[in-house]
Amino acid sequence: MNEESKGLRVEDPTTPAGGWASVAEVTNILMDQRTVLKDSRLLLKQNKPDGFACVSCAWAKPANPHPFEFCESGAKATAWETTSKAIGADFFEQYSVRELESWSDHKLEEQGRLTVPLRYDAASDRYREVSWDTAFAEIGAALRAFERDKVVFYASGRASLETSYMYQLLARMYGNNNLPDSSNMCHESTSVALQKTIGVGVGTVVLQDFEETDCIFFFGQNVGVNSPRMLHQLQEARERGVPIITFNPLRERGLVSFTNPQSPVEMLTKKETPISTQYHQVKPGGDTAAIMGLAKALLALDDEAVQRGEQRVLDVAFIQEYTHGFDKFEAAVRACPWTDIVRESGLLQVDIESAARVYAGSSAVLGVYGMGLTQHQNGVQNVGMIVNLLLMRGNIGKPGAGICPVRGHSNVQGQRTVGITEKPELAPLDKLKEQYGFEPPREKGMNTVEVCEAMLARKVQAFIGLGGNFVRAVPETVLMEAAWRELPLTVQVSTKLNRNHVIHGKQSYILPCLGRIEIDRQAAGPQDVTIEDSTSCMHGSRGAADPVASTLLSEPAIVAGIAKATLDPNPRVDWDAWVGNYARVRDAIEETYPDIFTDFNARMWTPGGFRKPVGAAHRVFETESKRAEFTVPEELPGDPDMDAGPPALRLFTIRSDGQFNTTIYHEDDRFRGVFGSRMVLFMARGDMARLGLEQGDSVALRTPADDGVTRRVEGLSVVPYDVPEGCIAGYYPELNPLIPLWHHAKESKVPAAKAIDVLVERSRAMA
Ligand SMILES: Nc1nc2c(c(=O)[nH]1)N[C@H]1C(S)=C(S)[C@@H](COP(=O)(O)OP(=O)(O)OC[C@H]3O[C@@H](n4cnc5c(=O)[nH]c(N)nc54)[C@H](O)[C@@H]3O)O[C@H]1N2
Ligand SMILES: Nc1nc2c(c(=O)[nH]1)N[C@H]1C(S)=C(S)[C@@H](COP(=O)(O)OP(=O)(O)OC[C@H]3O[C@@H](n4cnc5c(=O)[nH]c(N)nc54)[C@H](O)[C@@H]3O)O[C@H]1N2
Ligand SMILES: [Mo]
Repeated sequence: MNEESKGLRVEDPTTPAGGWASVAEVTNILMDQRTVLKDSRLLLKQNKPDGFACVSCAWAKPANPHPFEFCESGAKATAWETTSKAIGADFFEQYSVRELESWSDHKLEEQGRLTVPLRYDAASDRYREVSWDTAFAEIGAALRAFERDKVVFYASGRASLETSYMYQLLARMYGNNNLPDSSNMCHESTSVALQKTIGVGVGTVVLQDFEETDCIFFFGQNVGVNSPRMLHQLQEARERGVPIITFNPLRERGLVSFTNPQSPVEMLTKKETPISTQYHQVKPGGDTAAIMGLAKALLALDDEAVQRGEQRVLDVAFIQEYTHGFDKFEAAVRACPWTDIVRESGLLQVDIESAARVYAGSSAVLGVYGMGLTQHQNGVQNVGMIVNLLLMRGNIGKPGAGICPVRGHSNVQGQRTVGITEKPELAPLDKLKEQYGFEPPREKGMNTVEVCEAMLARKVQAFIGLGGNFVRAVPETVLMEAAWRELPLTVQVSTKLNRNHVIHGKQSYILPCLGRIEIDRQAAGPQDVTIEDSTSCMHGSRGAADPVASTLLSEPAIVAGIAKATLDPNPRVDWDAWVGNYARVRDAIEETYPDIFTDFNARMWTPGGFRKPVGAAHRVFETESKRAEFTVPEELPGDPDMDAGPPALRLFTIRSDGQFNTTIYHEDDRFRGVFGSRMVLFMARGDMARLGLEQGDSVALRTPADDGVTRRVEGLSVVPYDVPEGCIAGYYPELNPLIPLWHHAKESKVPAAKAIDVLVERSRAMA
């Protein structure tokens, strides 16, 4: 039996999201990270106009925050970053890297904060302390010797706008646009689809819209775990009688009901708010089909209204004035038979029709969604389908209505805004040229999947990681880890030890940085930074905790250190002045993006944030046709490149409430009633019976692709769960070895982590 599955305990997942269990969780993690005293004060500063922006999710931060404007997930993230557990040079003397390789993700990060810069020493197979100056000098010398297009500058989505701006400048002055980021694995499908359909790559919704909406459609996002502060908006909406219609293959606790841990009355009365009024357990990848069904039902209702001479169901005036391509879309919907819709969505026609009736009866509808839509081969099309649905009744660009992608990392949207992108057309290259007097590279850079492909082809010489855990987050784990070890140079700017450090390049450095919650003292005094939330609002963030070690550098200082050691001096870029005073970086950002960051330093503390211009929110559509575009789906199945068919089951990978991406806080998933192991498979009882499996049986999964690569994960325990037959769920990142690199969204190249055909086999460990 796999070591990780030994302690598995399964309970009936009946607790509502939030509630007393949530309070207990927060207390436990604070105690465990030995941060209890420091944190009870710290949490009060979380997401406050003069405090720090939470390092967990990107959900919007209100202008009038609750005294406790944080959630269970945010409190965990704070505790995890401000822990007093720390590791220095002595830790790395104690363990060889080979030993560390056998540690779990949890155990690696659990050691605490990294405190000193480290360089890998092959002779002793250990990381050894190195001075900052030496590290920068050696990295700079190596980078100067490499081919400019073979170096990758990856960013996870947490670094501030200031750091991100400096980082993209470093890459471009170095000579490439190889700026892949975590959104390449996440909401890139959104960025591509929304740019194409509504002329801007971000959502149109602000918090106020939740107060004015009269219906919410919720697709493939697990709010109770991944953006719990949004539960407050959903709960308030429910109290006003607003229907919430959910499409999700798995019945998620946080989408079923919620007890507000910050409401004493609710806590004492144990009152629960039911969240979803309809819950449609769509097949993974079945959302395009489901929305085709909604559109078909709407057209039928509209036909009836026309016949009876009643008010139209379609917003004909809006469609005429503001949109393009409706006729083609309508024809495609009419031609699409219900039998196909039902087969591909896994939903009944009557159920889709009942959702459509609620939609037709509402005057301001929000379309909210997450990874359940974007991480499919047809992820871009899925997002386009939500746009179609909203456009049919003019639900974009009016109060209470709009499209709301729920972003992941706390500044992932902001990184894009200040130039972290591999697509040269999305960066203001001419402006950078004028501002800094260099010739920015014009060739397209590599996104995440392309970086992986290039690594497998041994065409990458160096990988610089600004945060994140790339090798663990990407698909095709086995091949990628092998390729990673061949890289001439890897540099990781990190807060905690992770798999990306123990799987390393030939020459390798770990550069430990301050976290955003820590006080960042520079020449001009303590520094503030800024981030952008999921609703395009910019916020200031001020560190409040003493740094865990005096040896840490800030992220801007590390980026500047690498830049100075690597680039020829440029009189127009004074890296030291920027590091001394981040207000100067904000001035530079304002100069590059005058329309977005007008009066940046003055406005950064605006309560609720200041918003960047989002034309579509005012029905200004910056598409080629200057109208919002209806798009015709190319095909109904979500993942046609996965067509193994029975007996294969379709696996989708999910997050537990005990993790933030590859950071595993603990092995429990309270919401789903699973404790002590993440090596589990959630399976429908019907499939278990068919396969002759009992709860707790140990199985292996294998991906049946005939491309010569063996993809197999052993030692998974079966847990019966409310998922549709034919599909199973399991945890990311443990199941990433099963995802072929070629299985990604067509236009956005987001790895299709929500639909992987797999065969269930007997576990070798058990045989
Ligand atoms: N606590 C915590 N917060 C986080 C994170 C974390 O790991 N932990 N990660 C952050 C990041 S980077 C991101 S991107 C977000 C991720 O937040 P989410 O977007 O919620 O991502 P997931 O948890 O991967 O899965 C989303 C949901 O999609 C459902 N789903 C799976 N396949 C389908 C499908 O085909 N159709 C539909 N309709 N639903 C489907 C799953 O059952 C699950 O409920 O959260 C961010 N916030
Ligand atoms: N199968 C499957 N794969 C997926 C997904 C999925 O749903 N299923 N989701 C995808 C998604 S949405 C995403 S966003 C990616 C996530 O991919 P990444 O963003 O690359 O990974 P994280 O796990 O968020 O990175 C965690 C590490 O970041 C470092 N870190 C934390 N805070 C800071 C900081 O303030 N500064 C710096 N410099 N470093 C810091 C720590 O060292 C920590 O170990 O994974 C993707 N992979
Ligand atoms: Mo993400």
